[in-house]
Amino acid sequence: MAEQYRRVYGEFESHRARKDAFLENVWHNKRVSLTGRDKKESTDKMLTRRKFLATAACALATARLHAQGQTKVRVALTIPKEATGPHLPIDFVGLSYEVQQLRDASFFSAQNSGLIREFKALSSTGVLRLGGNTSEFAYWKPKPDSPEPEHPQVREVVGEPKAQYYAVTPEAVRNLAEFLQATQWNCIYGIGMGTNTPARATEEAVFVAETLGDRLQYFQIGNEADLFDRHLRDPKTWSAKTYLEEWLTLARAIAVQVPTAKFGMPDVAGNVSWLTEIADLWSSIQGPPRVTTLTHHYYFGGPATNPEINIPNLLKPATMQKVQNTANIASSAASRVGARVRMTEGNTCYRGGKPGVSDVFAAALWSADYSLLLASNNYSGINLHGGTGKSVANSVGGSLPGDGLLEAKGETPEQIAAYPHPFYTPIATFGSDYVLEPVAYGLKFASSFSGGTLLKSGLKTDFSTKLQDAGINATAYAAKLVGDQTSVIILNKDAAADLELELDFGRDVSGVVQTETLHAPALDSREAHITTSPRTSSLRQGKYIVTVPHATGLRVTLS
Ligand code: BDP
Repeated sequence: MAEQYRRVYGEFESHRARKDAFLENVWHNKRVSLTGRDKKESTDKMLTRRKFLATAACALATARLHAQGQTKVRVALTIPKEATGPHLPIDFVGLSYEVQQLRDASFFSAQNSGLIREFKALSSTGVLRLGGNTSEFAYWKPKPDSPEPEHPQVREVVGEPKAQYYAVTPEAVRNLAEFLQATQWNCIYGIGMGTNTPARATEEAVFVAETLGDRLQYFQIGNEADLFDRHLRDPKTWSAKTYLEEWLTLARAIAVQVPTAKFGMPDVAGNVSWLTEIADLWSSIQGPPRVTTLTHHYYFGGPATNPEINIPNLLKPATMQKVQNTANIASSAASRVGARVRMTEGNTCYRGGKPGVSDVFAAALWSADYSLLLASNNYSGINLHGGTGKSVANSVGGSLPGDGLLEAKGETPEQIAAYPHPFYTPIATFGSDYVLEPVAYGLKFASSFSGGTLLKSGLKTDFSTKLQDAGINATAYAAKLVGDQTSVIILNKDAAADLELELDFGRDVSGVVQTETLHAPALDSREAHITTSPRTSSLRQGKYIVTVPHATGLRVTLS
C-alpha cells in the first residue's frame, strides 16, 4: 500500500503523511500571501471570493428558474452528404503532463495498470504530451553517477516553478516507451530550453528517439517561451525573434544527431502572434529543421481566485468566439509554414484549475465543444493538461490556488482531499486509484470523431451559428466516420433551454440511427456519463427529430 501511495503521490509515503503535507501546503499558502506582491493577491482574494460566491449563487438560481420554465427552442439542421471539411487524425485526442512526472519512473510504466486502463478508456489511440513549466527545470541524467549540471540564475516569480531541478533518467524514458506500447498512445516529448544546453538537449533527444521509436511523434523544445521574460530571460531583449534564434540552435544540434527528428513549436502560452512572427521569418531560414506542427496552449482563464472563472462564462458563446479568433491566427500562420496546429496544453483554469468549475460536468461540455471547434479549424489535436497534484503544484510555484479557495470556505483537509488535484486534471489520482474526470468525458465524447472527416454546413453560417441565432446556447458538429457512418454531435450548453432538433440527412437517405448522450444531473455535478441508448430508430423521409435537453450532449449516428 505504502508503495502505491509513493507512486501516486511522489514523495508522500502514506495517507497520513499526505494529509500532513497537504495541511502544510494550505498554511504555506496563507504565509506567502502575507508578503510582497502576494499581499495584494490576498486582499483581492478576499474581495473576489465574496463576489465569486454571489455570482455562483446567482447563476444557479437563474438555472433553476429557467429549468422550471421549460424553455424550448426548435431548430432544423441540414446535414450535407459530402465530407469536405478537415480530417481528424486518429490520435486527435491527447493529454498533457508535466515533465516532472517522469521523476517517478514508475508512473509512466507498464506496471502502472490503473493509469494504462484510464488512458485506454479515454482513447484507444491518443497522444501523451510531456512538457509544462517543470520541463524548464529538468535536466538529462544519462548515468546514475552523472553529476547535476550547473544551472543558470533564474528569477522566482509567482505562478512559476521554484528553482528546483529534476533529473530525467534513461530508466524513466525506457518505462515511458513501455507505457506507450501498453496504451498504444504516441508521444510529444518536451525538452527544456530555459535552463538547458544544446549538448544536453541533444544527448537526451538521441536517447528518447532511439527508445520511443515510432511512438515519438515529435519533439518540442521549450514550454511557453513567450513568458520567459518573467523569470528565465532578459525582458529587454526577449522576443519571438530571439526565441527563434535560440530554438534554431537547439533544434539544429538535435537534427544533426537525430536526422529524422520532427518538431512542434513554439508552444506559446497564449501569445499566438508569435506564430505569425515565426511564419513571417520562416522563409528566410536556410534549411530549417522539420517542423510538422505549430503549437500553442490555451486556458479559458485563471487563477481559481478570479471570480470571472465560473460556469456561465466558461460555457457562453463569446468564450468560443475568442477561441475561433485565436484559431484563425494560428491556422493562417501554420499554413504558411506548411504545418498543422495542435493545442498541446490547456484546460479550463490555469494554476491548477478551480473547484466547482474545472472538476464538474460543465467542464465536460466545454471540453467537447472546445475540441470540436479546434477540429473544425483543422487542428491536428488537443492535449488537456493534468497529472498529479504534486507535479502541477510544483509547476506553478508549490501550491494550487484552488486549495486556498476551499480552505477559505471552511472545508476540512478531508473534504479538500476529495477533490481531484489538480482540479482540472482529466485523470485524477485518489490514493492508488485513477479516475476519469468529467473534463475527460467531454474529450472522449468528441474523440468519437477521431479518424473522421468533418461535414461542413452547406449554408454560409455553420451549424453552431444557426443554433445560436435561434436563441439557444448550443453548438453542433458533423462528421463522416472511418466506417462511413454519418455522425452529428450536438452540445446543448444552455442551462435552461431544451433543443427540439430536426436533423435532415436528405430525402433519399435511409438508415438506422443510434444515439449516445453525454450527461449528468446538473452542470455543477461532480460526475459525467456517456450512455448509449439501447434503442435504435429509422429516418423518416431522411429526417430524424430529437430533443436535446438543456446541459446535455447528444451524438446521433446514422449507419
Ligand atoms: C501552464 C504551464 C503548466 C501549468 C499550467 C497551470 O505550462 O506547467 O501547470 O499553466 O497554470 O502555463 O495550471
